Amino acid sequence: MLGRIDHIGVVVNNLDDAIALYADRLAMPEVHREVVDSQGVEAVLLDVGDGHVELLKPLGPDTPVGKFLEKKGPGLHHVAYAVDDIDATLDQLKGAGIHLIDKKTRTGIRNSRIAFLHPKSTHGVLTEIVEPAEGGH
Ligand code: CMX
Repeated sequence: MLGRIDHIGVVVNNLDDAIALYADRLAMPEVHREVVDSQGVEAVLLDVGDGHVELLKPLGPDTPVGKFLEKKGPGLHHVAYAVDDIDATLDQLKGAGIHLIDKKTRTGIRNSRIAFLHPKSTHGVLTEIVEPAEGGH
């Protein structure tokens, strides 16, 4: 049902400090940077193998990621799996009794289509499925 791991989302206090680690010291090329107003984050994508690390900085304290940072501090926020057809996968997940946060897709970075599964259904791990935009990966 799910393809490869597309990315892991990591919440950070400071993007430049995090880039200094992931891009400079761990040699992961930075490939994309985007403010996603609708989700209250600035995101930086770095390549690693077939997937990515997605650094997430909240746009403010009242955003979901801002509240996460306040409560838990920086760290692993979500795991995202690539899928070919997100509408079909959402139907399959519903059929399998998985509790979905998003019954309809939202727009993720690089114009991808994304949806989140409820961590109660996934042993506490916030899980995203992502259908990359045409030509994206
Ligand atoms: N880990 C574990 N549990 C989490 C969590 C996390 N990172 N984030 C949220 N939850 C839990 C909440 O505690 C809540 O639990 P309860 O229902 O038991 O109270 C539940 O998940 C739902 O969370 P919520 O914030 O109440 O629900 P919303 O529908 O308002 O928002 C979500 C859900 C996941 C979209 C939001 O919390 C969030 O993280 N938004 C940012 C998404 C993001 O990272 N976007 C980046 C770009 C996207 C991309 O392209 O990858």
